[in-house]
Amino acid sequence: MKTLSPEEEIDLTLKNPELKEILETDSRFQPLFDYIDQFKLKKDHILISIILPAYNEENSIKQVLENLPHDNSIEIIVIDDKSTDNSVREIKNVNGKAKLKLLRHKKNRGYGGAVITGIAHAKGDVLVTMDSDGQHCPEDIFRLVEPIFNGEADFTIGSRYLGSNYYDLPIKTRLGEAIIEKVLKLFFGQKIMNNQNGFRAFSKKLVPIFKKARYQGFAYATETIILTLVNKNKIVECPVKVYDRKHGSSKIDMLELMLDLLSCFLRYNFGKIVKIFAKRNQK
Ligand SMILES: Nc1nc2c(ncn2[C@@H]2O[C@H](COP(=O)(O)OP(=O)(O)OP(=O)(O)O)[C@@H](O)[C@H]2O)c(=O)[nH]1
Ligand SMILES: [Mg+2]
Repeated sequence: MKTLSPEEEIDLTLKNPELKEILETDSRFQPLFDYIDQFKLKKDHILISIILPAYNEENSIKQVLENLPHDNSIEIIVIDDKSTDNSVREIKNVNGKAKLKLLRHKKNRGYGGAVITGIAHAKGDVLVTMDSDGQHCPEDIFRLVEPIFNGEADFTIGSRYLGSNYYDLPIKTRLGEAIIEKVLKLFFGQKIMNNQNGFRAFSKKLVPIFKKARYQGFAYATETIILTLVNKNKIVECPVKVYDRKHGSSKIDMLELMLDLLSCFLRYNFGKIVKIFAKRNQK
């Protein structure tokens, strides 16, 4: 898929003298910093890129960004997908810490489109995606990236079923998730329960594969699972916490998502479906 050049790329890394103090006092991420240090080959080596697609998250985005692990080996890329609220102002007001970049789309391209833009700009060995609405817990990043750094997985997906759930899940979302789970198991051989969770991590070797994704909306989350399995890479679900949204509302258009998913499953299963019909006709 073609990546449109973002309208604007703004480096929000502040040369703030207080920065060092903020970094040093944030002990929540010390286990993560200590762990990734062993993989650092040179001073400016980026080990992790955290990608956050954002659309109309003015009430949460600043806090979410300030709460992330800020370190010189970790870059944070937030993609504003042509928000119509004050998200961009809020992002620009973030207290400067380590590497933080804002990319702005010229027009709204959807969840997948924003992640693809983020991926195209990421320099890390391991890429993490998470939501901008505060539903994910930044301390869980360690759980997601560790299996990738140690070679146990190529792609990890956060699971509230293995971790903890404080999220009052709408029934239609649960239903959609259950249907996708069955279809993935049937056609691609792996059971992934929390398959729509946007809190994930993957090795940079998957970047060329994910860039080929065709669905720019929320179906991108399922398409990347399919692309990973079709290309014989390993997916592992990891326990994470998922919270309820405190502000704003869900951007998911269920009908649009279901139609996209149907077309996505047909696209990747076309060969198998044709074979099934061919066999039936032979009988
Ligand atoms: N770039 C981009 N991001 C989007 C778009 N719609 C939603 N997002 C972001 O994608 C993430 C997930 O979207 P949500 O609407 O929170 O989906 P959800 O978490 O399944 O639904 P809720 O539980 O109701 O919040 C959030 O960070 C949104 O800001 C969009 O059109 N473009
Ligand atoms: Mg959400």
